Amino acid sequence: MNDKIAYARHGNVAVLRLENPPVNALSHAVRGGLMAGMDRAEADTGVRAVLLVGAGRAFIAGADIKEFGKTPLEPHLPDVCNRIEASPLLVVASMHGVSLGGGLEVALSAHYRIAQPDARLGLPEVHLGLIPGAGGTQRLPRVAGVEAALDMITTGRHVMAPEALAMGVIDQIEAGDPEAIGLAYAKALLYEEAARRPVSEMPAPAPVDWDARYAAVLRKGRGQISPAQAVRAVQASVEMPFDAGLKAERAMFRELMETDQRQGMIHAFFAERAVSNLPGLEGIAPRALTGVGVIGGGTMGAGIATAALLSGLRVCLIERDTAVAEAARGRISANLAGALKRGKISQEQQDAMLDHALVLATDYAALKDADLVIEAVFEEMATKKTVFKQLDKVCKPGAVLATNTSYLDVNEIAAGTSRAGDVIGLHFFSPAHVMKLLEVVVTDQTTPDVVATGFALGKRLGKVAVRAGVCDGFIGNRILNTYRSAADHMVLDGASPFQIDAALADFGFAMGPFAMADLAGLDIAWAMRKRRAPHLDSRARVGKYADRLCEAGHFGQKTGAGFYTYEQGQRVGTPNPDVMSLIEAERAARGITPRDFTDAEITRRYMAAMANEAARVVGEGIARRPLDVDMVLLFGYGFPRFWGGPLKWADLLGLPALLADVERFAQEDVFFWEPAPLLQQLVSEGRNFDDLNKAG
Ligand code: T1G
Repeated sequence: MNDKIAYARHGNVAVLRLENPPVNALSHAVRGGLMAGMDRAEADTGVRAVLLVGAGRAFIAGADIKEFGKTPLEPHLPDVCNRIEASPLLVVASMHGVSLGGGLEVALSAHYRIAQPDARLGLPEVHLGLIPGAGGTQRLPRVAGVEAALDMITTGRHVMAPEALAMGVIDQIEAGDPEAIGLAYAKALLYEEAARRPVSEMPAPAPVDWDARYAAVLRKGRGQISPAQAVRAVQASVEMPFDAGLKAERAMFRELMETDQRQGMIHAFFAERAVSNLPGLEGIAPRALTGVGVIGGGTMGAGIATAALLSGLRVCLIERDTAVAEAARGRISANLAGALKRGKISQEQQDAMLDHALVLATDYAALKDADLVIEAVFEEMATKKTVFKQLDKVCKPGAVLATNTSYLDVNEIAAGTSRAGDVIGLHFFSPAHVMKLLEVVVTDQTTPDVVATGFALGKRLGKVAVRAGVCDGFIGNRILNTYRSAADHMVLDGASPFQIDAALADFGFAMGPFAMADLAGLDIAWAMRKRRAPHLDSRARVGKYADRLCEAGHFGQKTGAGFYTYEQGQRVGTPNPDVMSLIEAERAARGITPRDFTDAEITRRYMAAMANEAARVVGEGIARRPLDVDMVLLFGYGFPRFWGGPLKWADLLGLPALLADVERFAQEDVFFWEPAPLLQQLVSEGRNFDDLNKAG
């Protein structure tokens, strides 16, 4: 035995309690302890049953992800599961908290399963680029049937105990101390002389149309391979004897373990947790957060207010007059109704938020007690400065004053107040109560405890908060502008917007840049181009065809036509036949002879531009670490999660190859393709972006 598994005996039941905080991950030591524990129980005279239970807040959260990529050490988890199942003793698992991945696989290797009412079960391996690798694809279909197993395994979704009971995955639900109710259940089974019930001996489940399922899951995965592989593993549970099915599952698991997608998704898993643990904030206490103020009740302001209400905060929303304030209440009410419909809140909670937690006002004096105020007024510097002057006057000392601007200079806004240290940017993404990304924009003056407060608010709102420095577009929009320009240049040189969108959909994006522009509204990018035009470097190449579309009133989905035309209420459009004539006219006016692009070249250029600009953003300190950029692109811009983010993608490609691409493209346009100094430095030092992440 070892210190990861505590052995105890209660009459004729031996208890193996997993003690591997924080979530009882199945590390090498835990696996060895379980094997030794089973040996000890079987050698312990008089013991007739074994109870498996987890200490702390979870049964078992799965295999130890920190061990992935290292040489797997025996005992391997499938062997531990088979050892448990083959025991001559009656094995019971008592589940609480989460039982995920290998955790559920261990429970399925027991003969009976009891769970707490709020226990959560799942096989989320596809979120790590894998499939269950310890019998989950073979045992789950036997207890729950193929349909339920395919749903759980290909989506990786968590299932609550009542649903798991209905599926046949667990046998009983009982509230109480997991060890106590597990013991009582084991003794009751012994009293009833219940037989051992190895899942592997249950009949193979009924087949389905495997090829159709495989094709459907592959399509839905948009380039991610493990969910479709899971279909083949479940197919093996039907078509092969159990042991052969296990071997087939293990072979597929090991194959996926070697893929870039597994590296990308594990990177995303740990980066999502690391990004809000900002180096330098250790020990810095955030300021109090009980009531927030929101200035402006338009789409963004109402979304921010909704997010705050949903997290239990009181909200005082300021609008210029009562009628506009009521319109804001209407938007918030509609947002909350959506949350109600999705089962996120109850009717009582919605009523309490609207009737008590939300206060509407037209006088800034109502903000005198607010701990933090976020302005979401018109994106115009003078307007913002006026708002901050009023906030400076009415807000209590120590209140945090935040702007939701998406590109204006937060240093300049802060300089207009008497308390620059209390000013911060909190850049939400629309819809603010749904999108998980929050850029916490830190000025030269923002004090560390105000930064900590920004992150505390992000955590409270369930956001992925990322620290950003001040520049035009901060992290996400600045990089977006660059890779959108790369797409623009390819259109001018011969590619069509539709080919570019299709190529990037194949790469894994939910939408290509032109379809995304139609969704966001072409007028937004148009306004940005007009704003930037006076400051634009004369060497910059900017297409005019999108301006022509806007001048004709085509703003994308909101007007029914943009790069694509949209039938009434349709969100997927068809290529707009007028677009190519606009592009061809512009190429002719510029004297460009269009050339062909392959999908591969389109993707390489698009990604090279993105990664090169991301390297600049990290090199300039606008992003603290490469993983910060990865999380911004994942949670704010639909970057494919299985690549881990643009800088993880760059590491997987290899930085020398990326730099070679950038240098080759620079021969055509040295202004746009100037290699980022950080990229050059890392290549010369033989390092990569992950080395910087590890350095913190
Ligand atoms: N391995 C190692 N560390 C883990 C872990 C795991 N499986 N799960 C969580 N942690 C760490 C996490 O990094 C963090 O560490 C701390 O625990 C708290 O996590 C063979 C191959 C369990 C729902 O995919 O979904 O089994 O930052 O901040 O929000 O078929 O963590 O404190 O140092 O997320 O309460 C399958 C992944 C693995 C579950 C808890 N299992 N984990 O969420 O806290 S593959 C999973 C989660 C597998 C087998 C296959 C969540 C959670 P630190 P947290 P949380």
